[in-house]
Amino acid sequence: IWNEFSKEESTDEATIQKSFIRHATKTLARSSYNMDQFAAYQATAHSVRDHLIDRWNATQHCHSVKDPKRVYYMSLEFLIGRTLDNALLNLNLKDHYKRAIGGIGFTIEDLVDEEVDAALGNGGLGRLAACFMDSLATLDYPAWGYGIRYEYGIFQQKLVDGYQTEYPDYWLTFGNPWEIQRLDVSYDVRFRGYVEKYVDVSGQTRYRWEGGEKVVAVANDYPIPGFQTKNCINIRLWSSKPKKEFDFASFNEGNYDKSVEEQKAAENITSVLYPNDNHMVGKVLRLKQQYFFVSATLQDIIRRFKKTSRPWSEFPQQVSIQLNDTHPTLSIVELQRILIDEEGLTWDEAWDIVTHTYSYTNHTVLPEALEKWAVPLISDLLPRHMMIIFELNLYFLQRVEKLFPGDRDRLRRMSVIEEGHPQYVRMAHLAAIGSHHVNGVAELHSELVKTTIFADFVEFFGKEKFVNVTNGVTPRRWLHQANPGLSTLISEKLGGTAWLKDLSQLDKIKAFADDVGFQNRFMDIKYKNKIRLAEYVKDVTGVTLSPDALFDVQCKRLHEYKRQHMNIFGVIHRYEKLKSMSKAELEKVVPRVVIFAGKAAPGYYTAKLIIKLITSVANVVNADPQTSEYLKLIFIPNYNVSVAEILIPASDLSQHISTAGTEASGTSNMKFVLNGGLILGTVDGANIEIGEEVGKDNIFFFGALTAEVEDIRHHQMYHNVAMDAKLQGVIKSIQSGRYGDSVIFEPLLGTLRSDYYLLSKDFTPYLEAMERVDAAFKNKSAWAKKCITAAASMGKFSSDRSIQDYAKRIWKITPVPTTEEF
Ligand code: 26W
Repeated sequence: IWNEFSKEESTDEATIQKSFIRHATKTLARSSYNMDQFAAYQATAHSVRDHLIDRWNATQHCHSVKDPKRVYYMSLEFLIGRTLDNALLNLNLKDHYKRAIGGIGFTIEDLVDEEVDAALGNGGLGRLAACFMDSLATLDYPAWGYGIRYEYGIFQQKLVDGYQTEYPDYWLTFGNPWEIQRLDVSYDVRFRGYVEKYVDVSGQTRYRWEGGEKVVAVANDYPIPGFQTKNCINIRLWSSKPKKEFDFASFNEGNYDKSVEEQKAAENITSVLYPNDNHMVGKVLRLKQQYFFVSATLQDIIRRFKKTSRPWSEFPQQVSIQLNDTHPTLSIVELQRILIDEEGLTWDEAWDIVTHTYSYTNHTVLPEALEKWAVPLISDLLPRHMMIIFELNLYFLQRVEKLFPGDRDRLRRMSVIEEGHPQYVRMAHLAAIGSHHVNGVAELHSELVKTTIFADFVEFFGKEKFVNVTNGVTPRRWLHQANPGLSTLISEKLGGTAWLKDLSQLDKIKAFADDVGFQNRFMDIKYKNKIRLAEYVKDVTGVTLSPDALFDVQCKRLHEYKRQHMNIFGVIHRYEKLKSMSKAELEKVVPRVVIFAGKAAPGYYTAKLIIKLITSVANVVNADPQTSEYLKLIFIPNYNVSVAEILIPASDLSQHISTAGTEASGTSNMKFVLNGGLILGTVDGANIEIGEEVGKDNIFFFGALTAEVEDIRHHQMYHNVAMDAKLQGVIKSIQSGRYGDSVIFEPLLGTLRSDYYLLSKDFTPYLEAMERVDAAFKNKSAWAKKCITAAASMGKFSSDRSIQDYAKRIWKITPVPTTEEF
């Protein structure tokens, strides 16, 4: 009976409609006269979810029978976005559902738009984790993602008087059809308490962590279907619950507040995602989140490992754990603790297992982003872990001392503990010491990792431990789903959709770069995508855009190192130049639409001022009839994955203009080029490798090189260097009050005095690069050729390639396709 009825449902129109109506009436308790568009979305989602669950179960069954080595991707962030459209496409059910839903009187595109984003991440790191899950599923790897089920995702951004204001993102208001709560999968997590020393039966001195308070971690599973495979993997997100629901003693004493206090405190742990990107803030609750996540995940991994009763020594052959930045680094300490305190292994046996299990990805070398936690804070929250950290640091420094006798400064530099009042734990050092591989996310970044933050560690461990895995993006979401027009054109030319699982095949599209017919179709798709974006912009800002203009986009988290202020200064320069032009001169100008989008961390004052400057300039520029044909300026509020899906396919040019050496990789740069746009960028991060692939004629590079940056900074600091004349002009114009009360912008303009991010040095080269862009855009056919060639050169930047790199070189895992019998 089980086999008979658990088979995956068929996908003919009538069955889909039946399933839709069954969910509408039975799951949602709706009726035909009470079905709005949102309910229709929910019913559709539940119906699609049934397919996911079937495949998920089959995959799990297959993996437990075959028991292969698995990889566990631990990440505090997963920036998934919407699921419905992506699931339909990956399951190859889009057309079936389109017809079936159409038959019931709804349009699938409308329903897709009803879904709220799962925005459990800040930016690049979180979205990378989501792309990686798509690739792991698509390539049939036995993998799990582990994370936190925040009740509030990244805040919603609204503009009030041109300023960013933040609103809570309570994304679960109407339930979430894509998650399956597993009340049967839960673990206790301890905080605080004390450490007891005792002698065990064999006379060994041992420690145990006792007392304190416990909270419960409950699993919530998010199925991730692969593209054109039966495999469906899982992201397990933990939510916190109180251990005891209610303190009856306090309640009976009439102390109502206290009776719910603990409950509230427990639930708080997974309540909100910290909104900082590339900036460390040492909040206790954040450390609690990290340990809560680490403890629950390890208990789950160990339970799975123990099912097959292998000896502990085989753990690293069965389990590979990837740390997505240092945020889950306590996992290293926690595994060591479990092995020595609970499983009775010796220190050395345990450490050998730990260091053959973990690997760590570094995503930034910016000093302010490197995590360090105050020793007193860790001691209070996790007393046993603090002991273990000191102990492993001691053993580590003894090894360093042996290799470099008497080198006190080296010991100080390499120590896990930063000396001071208070002392701090350097999480990156802990991660590097406890891992068998450390990787950066693009060639340049991986070099910087080796020569800056981990230079001493390379000398100590050898360079083989430090590797590069260049980031990638999933072509399923970022081309097939976001740009169906272009995906269809490519499939037509390549004779099928196989390229979506092997992006290197895109190369064959280069053959059409000179074909005028192909160029026209390619650019017509771009044009339609620009119309789609213009409609969206009209909707959210009221501003009308002409799709004939050059669409120039910079969308990413607001940060001084990303230099959105250089972009807006450039816009001011352009605007004022337009104002000085004669009619005849104006007629030769390439019309431009400059679009910004992105969130600033709520406490990042300068970043928020940059937003205010952009919106202030936009108010003036967009209201000026003299220039309105030639320049429009837009700030799209609340940038998220769904907005990116509209924005990226519609850009002609995108800007990735970080000061050289600061952007580890960037991943939207890859998405833009894949969608037939060109990059204006600095010689930084993955821009460099994109340049190598597309060729120097198909990317606009400018600016100081990484190797020059330090000298330029030094020079600026000690030799009264005058600010770039054009930049001075822009500053003067802002100070004239032309864009509103200039007093509010003074703190932003003040940053240009020390100019750490080299805006002045790069400003003229930036404007010159812009002129090259304008000139190139005038030749429609040549521009189309550039875009086609560039897009067709992007094979390397599929996250499938990144994942295969990790799997072969670091994780040592192989694909396990779920076969028919499961
Ligand atoms: C502790 C505060 C904090 C929070 C988040 C520090 C650092 C982060 C992330 C590592 C920031 C981040 O998302 N970094 C980005 O990672 C992307 C994926 O590798 C890269 O493409 C970006 O260049 C990098 O900025």
